[in-house]
Amino acid sequence: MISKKMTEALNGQINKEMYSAFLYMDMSAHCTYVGLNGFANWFMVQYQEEMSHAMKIYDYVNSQGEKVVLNAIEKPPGNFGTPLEMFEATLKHEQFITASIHGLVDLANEEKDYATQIFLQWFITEQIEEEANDNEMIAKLKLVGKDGNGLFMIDKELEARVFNPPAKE
Ligand code: OFO
Repeated sequence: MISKKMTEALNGQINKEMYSAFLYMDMSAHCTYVGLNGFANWFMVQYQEEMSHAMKIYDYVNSQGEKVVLNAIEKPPGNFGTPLEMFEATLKHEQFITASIHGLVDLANEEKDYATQIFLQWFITEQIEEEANDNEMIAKLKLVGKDGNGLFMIDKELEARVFNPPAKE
């Protein structure tokens, strides 16, 4: 059993995860358009990850006998710039998501909601990995700078990324 306030907060997080998916799908479309197919693949895998995050919370709210409420998803900004700027925007967005997850943990602690505290542990760990991935990409992109060959090599490398669905609890 979880409180109505916690249900509302988790429904808000579903919306944020779906916005994340929408944002990365739009970034993927942008990369395809400019001929960066490896980057496009990376962002499409990211889209799949975000949808799986949304579904994880969706399943949890259902498992607690509460009602999932879906809200409108905001339009992504669209003007994404260079790959470096895209990853800087991605990191900034993930930091926002991390803060949001931490806010949910604070609420779960306040409410002595032990089930949700355990449930959210997975997301805390996931956010560490997400931010680390973005920081690594930013470092690589800064290293290659305007070198077209370097960017081509990174693009090739990113073609290999595949989606691994998170394990069901
Ligand atoms: Fe990018 O981790 Fe979910 O939002």
